[in-house]
Amino acid sequence: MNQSERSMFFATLENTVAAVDPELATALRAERQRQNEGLELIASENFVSPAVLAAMGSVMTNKYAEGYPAKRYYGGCEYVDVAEELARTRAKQLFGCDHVNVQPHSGAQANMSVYLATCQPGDVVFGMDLSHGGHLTHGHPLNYSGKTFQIHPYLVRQDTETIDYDALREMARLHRPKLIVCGASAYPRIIDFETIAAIAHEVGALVMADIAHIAGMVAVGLHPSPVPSCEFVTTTTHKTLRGPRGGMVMCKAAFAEALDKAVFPGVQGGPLMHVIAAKAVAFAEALTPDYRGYIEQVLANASTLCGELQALGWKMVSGGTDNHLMLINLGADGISGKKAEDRLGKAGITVNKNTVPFDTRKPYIGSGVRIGTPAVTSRGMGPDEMRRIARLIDKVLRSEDEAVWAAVKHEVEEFAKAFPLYGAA
Ligand code: DSN
Repeated sequence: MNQSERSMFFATLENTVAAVDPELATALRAERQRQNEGLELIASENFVSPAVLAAMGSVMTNKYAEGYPAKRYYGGCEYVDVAEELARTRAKQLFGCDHVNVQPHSGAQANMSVYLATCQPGDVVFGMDLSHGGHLTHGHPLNYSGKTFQIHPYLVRQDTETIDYDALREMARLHRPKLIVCGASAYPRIIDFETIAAIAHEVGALVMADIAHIAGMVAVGLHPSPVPSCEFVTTTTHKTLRGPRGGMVMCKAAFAEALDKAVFPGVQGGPLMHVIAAKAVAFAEALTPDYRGYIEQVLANASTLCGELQALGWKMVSGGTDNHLMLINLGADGISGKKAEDRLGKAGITVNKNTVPFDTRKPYIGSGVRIGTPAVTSRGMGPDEMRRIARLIDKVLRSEDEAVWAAVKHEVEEFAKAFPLYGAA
């Protein structure tokens, strides 16, 4: 679809909404304009294709389909069955897993399903600490995971800021967990899934690898896959995978039945068939050589952006990146992550504040910002643009002057226009 076709596509959608709900249509147009004109550097965000959007906006939203293909609790499921089978077959092809469940509405529900399939309340579970790169659902005290299980968080090493596998092994021998959760939402380095699985298996534990962030790299073989060594692999479908907002769980054949029962009826009711249809489309896109080229560029861009920021004097957590994201450590005495996020936002550059390992600030403030390249790479940006983005970030973070931030915003809008996204709003 070229840009003028994209403009027409979105105008048709927005005008259809406007005829019923002009206020909402105004918000839709404004959001499209925001996405078109800004620099999206949130590591977990991406821009889906019009085909993925079209499948999500389809009549499959009307259908109840509790159960699984050919075993539903409702009639009339013959076409949604096609969608779910396509999604399952393509997911298996992408990741080489024995079994997959594409119904989880989100990553949190994917993870919850694995807990339900494997653990009892009070069981010992290990997860990486949130400030060290983990996720809320990996055992944070305010999350159901932290409230239900006896969580032992594991950390990164203070010197390298990379996972302390030796400490993890010692912890496992001491506490004998039922489940070790690995994977991260703010960890810039390769994760050694094989070693984690070996540690777990030595003490009879199961492993759940949450690859929500790195799924795209795993799918094309540019990050080691946890599928051969871990019993369960969960992911979201909307980050590097560039599909609709949703979740998915893969597992070894021996756990297929338990997993399916945990997703439905354990955690969820009716699946979102329009989203599952869009997952099928996104997986078809991810099986193409173009997608592999895209992921290669995501990684090259992250490496360039990170190197340029370091050359400009910024300290990066773990000293760099192996994947699609990086974390600037602004320092305990520097501006906070929250201030940095606000300031960059005023300049049209969207990032999120983040804690850094051993942070002394609370998560809502944080001493870091997380930056990722999946979304800008989807716009077609490459190394030259990454160097320019690094200079813009540097300029905004070093200036207290609102006029400077406003000038950068203007420059960002012009810059973004050269990489058209969703047609003119
Ligand atoms: N909130 C997601 C992220 O930004 O990494 C994880 O769920």
